[in-house]
Amino acid sequence: MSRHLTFAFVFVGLVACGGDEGGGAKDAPSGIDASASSVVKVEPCTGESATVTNNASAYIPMTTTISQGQIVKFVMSDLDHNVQPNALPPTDPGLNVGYGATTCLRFTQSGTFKFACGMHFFGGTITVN
Ligand SMILES: [Cu+2]
Repeated sequence: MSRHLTFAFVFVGLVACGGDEGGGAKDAPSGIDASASSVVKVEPCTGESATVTNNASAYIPMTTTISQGQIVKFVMSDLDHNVQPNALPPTDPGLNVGYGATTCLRFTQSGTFKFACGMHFFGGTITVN
């Protein structure tokens, strides 16, 4: 069942990319246009209300509370650590920071957004009021 759904997602993504000819946004990540996300990357990274970094075994801080519309700056210390959604049902797929990356994310919806390091599975939470 879940495998079937995964294939469906991949297929839709390929079709969407196939229609993207002649556009000027060749640097835009594919998939961002496909569906609305309540967690939106802010570039350049500025205007943050809070910062989340990490050590070898935890995010610092582990929990952060902000107001709706505010920006969190994620600063991953090195290539061993990232941020990805970690909850069932999954939190917003926009909640992603690459390994070793510094990324600003704006949280446009209230709620609890749980995430984890993809390599070590330690977790963190952004609460948006
Ligand atoms: Cu890690």
